[in-house]
Formats: sequence, C-alpha cells, structure tokens
Amino acid sequence: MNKYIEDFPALNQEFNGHRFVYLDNAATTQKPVSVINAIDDYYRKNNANPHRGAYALSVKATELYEGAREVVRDFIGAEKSKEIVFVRNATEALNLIAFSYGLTFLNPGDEIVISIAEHHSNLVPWQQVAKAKGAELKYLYLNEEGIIPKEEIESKITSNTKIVSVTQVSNVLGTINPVKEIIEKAHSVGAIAIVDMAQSVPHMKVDVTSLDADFAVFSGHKMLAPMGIGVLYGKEALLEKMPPFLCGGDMIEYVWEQKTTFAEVPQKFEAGTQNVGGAVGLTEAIKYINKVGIETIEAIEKELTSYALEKLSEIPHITIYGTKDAAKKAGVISFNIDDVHPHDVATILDSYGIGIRTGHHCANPLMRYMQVNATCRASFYFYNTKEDIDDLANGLKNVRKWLGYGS
Ligand code: 7TS
Repeated sequence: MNKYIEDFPALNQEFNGHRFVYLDNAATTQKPVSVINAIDDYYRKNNANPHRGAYALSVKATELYEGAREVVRDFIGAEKSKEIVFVRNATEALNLIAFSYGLTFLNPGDEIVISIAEHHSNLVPWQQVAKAKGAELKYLYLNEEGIIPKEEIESKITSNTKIVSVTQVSNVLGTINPVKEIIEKAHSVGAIAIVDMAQSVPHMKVDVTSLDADFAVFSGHKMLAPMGIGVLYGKEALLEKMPPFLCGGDMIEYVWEQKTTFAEVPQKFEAGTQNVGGAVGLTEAIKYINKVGIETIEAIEKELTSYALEKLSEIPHITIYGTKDAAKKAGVISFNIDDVHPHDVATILDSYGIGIRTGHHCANPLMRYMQVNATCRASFYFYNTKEDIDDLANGLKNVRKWLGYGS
C-alpha cells in the first residue's frame, strides 16, 4: 500500500471479489477527494456564468476561472496567463491549432511533420487540413526502441516543413521523445512546433518556456482533474494572429450585421459558457500534484516501471514493445502474450480485479508500423504500488493456463 491510495475513493473498491488494481491511467486517472470536494463546493456555493454578471456570485465564478488559468500557467512554466486557453481536452486543443493555424497559414506543397506514434487526435486533424490545403503529411518513424531517432529529425524536417507536431510521451509505448531537439530543428527551418503533452504533463516536470514550444496541449482528466477541461498553451504572438476556431458568445468585441471584431486572447478562443467547475477541479488537481511533488511522482513511476519491466520480462511468452530501459520511458507498458488475443488477456485480468487497456489505443498507424493488430497496455500513476504489479504479473502468468496451453 502507499499513502496516496486512501485519497482516491475509486481505488478503494473490489471487483470480482478482488481489490481493484487500476492500471489504465494513460486513459484517465482517478480523482482524489480534494478534487471531488472542490467541484462539489463550487456547485454548492460558487456556480454562476463567468465574465457576464456584475453580481457577487458571477464575480466569484470569474475569479475561480481566471485563477485556474494562473495556476496552469505556473504549473507548465508559461510566461503569461493569456497564453493559456481552456478547451475540453487535448483533442479539442489539437483541432483548434490545426483548423485555425493550419487552415490559415499552410499553402500547397507545405509539409506537416508528425510521428508515427501519434494518437489519432494529433494525426487525423492534420490529414484533414493537409487535404484541404494541398499540403503533405510526413512521418517521423521510430527506432527499434520505439523512440524517434536523430536521423529522422534531421532528414524529415526540411525547409518545406511549416508545422511539426509530436507527442512527448507515446500513449502506447510510454517512450519519451526528444522534443527539445525536435523543436530546435523545427525552428531552425522556420517551422512552428507543437507538443502533445497529454501523457507527459501529468507525470514529469514540463516547462513550455525552456522547451520553447510554440503550442502545447493536455487534458485535465489524465492528471486527477475531471473530464471536460483541457489546456491549449500557445505563444501570445501566434494566438494573436490566428482566427477564432469556435464562434459565438464571449469571444467577440463588437458584432454588426455583417462583421465581427474579436475579443483579445485567450477569450477569442473560448466561445460560449465555459467549464468553470472543471477549471476549479483542475486547480485542485494541480495543487494535489504540487503537494506530492512532480519530481516525486516521476520517481515513483520510474521505480514502478522498472519493477514492472523486470517482472513481466520473467514471464514466458510475453513480448514487450518498445524500450525495456525504464530511464527512457514513462509508466506505460504495451505487451502481448503469444497466441492470446489482447481482449482475452484483459477479460482474464478483470476476473482478478485488474483493469488494463487493450486495443489499438487510438494509434492505428503505429499498430501497423509495429505489425500488430492490438496490444495490452498497463499504465501507472503515483498511487500504484509494487503490489499492483505483483498482482498483474501473477494474473498474466495464469492467462495461457486458463486458455488450455501447457505453459
Ligand atoms: N494525445 C495523447 C498522447 C493521448 O494519449 C490522448 C488520449 C490524447 C491525445 C487525447 O486525449 P483526450 O483527453 O482528448 O481524449 N489517450 C488515451 C489513451 O491512451 N487511452 O484513452 C485515451
């Protein structure tokens, strides 16, 4: 056991007669009581439409919402809170960049460079925009460890490249990509660099300013906050020159019959009533993460990952994908068991109270590149324990026996 578990009610349950072992943290994390209470408190005492009313309650809601922006700014090392745009999730943030920046500034023949390990949310929008603008979508492929090698960065990012968009941590392999080098290379050819931080911000110290990322995106729900609140970080000068993505209330300055002038950033990108309760939850989530310490979180997960790699490697008939060096990975492990469909693995583990994810993990091109249809994926957060990993390993040892194989 570790001291964090008692803060997470959803982890203190039993399924199928076993204590619950939650190993699907790359999909979403569980929420601590402090976050649940902060949201409850918001709806009991502080709920109003922000930015709109002159009355006390609306002012309170506005303060909470704008306060969250400052908390996020500090957490990711952005220079200005106006560079923080609230969205629903990483997916919406990436669509916003693709359809606002991409549609406006790309020209026929321009190249967009992404990696083969991207989640569909950092891939499909670029396909759409490339098609609309006559641009070309190019891929950085991975080495045998599942990491983007230097040669790919050097050869694929060229003077034709206008946008580079890569994930910092793969949601399938857990591998950490050299985003600083990628950003530097992008800037050296005059391209902008976008970093998908959905799998990194919750787990490791990230500083968008020292990375010099032009845009960064992540989702609150993968870092203890509720679903429905996410973040787009963008350099002020870029956000200023981009057209709005969604139009309507709150994002305007003046509206006439035939034209509109827009609000300043970030309001220009926050059309309609915003998710204040979500922003309150995200504030509290960041407070919780800061209390534990992001370095402590990273260290706990490194140790768990290293232990899990060791335990899983000892089991016959298991193939682990990507590097087996915990130093190069975040807490995500993809694997398969010989002759067993991943869904059968997950169903058998579920009978022991263990929750893992199986399938293509919204990364079809990566699955094809790895020549698999699907994988099993265990992903950790700081509230996981070595006992959880022992349970996973013991469950996995039984999978082939359950299905009638001799060993
Ligand atoms: N980018 C990465 C790297 C992700 O892992 C995910 C979600 C997203 C973007 C999209 O995040 P969303 O909050 O907008 O959905 N990844 C996963 C996953 O691995 N399993 O479920 C969701």
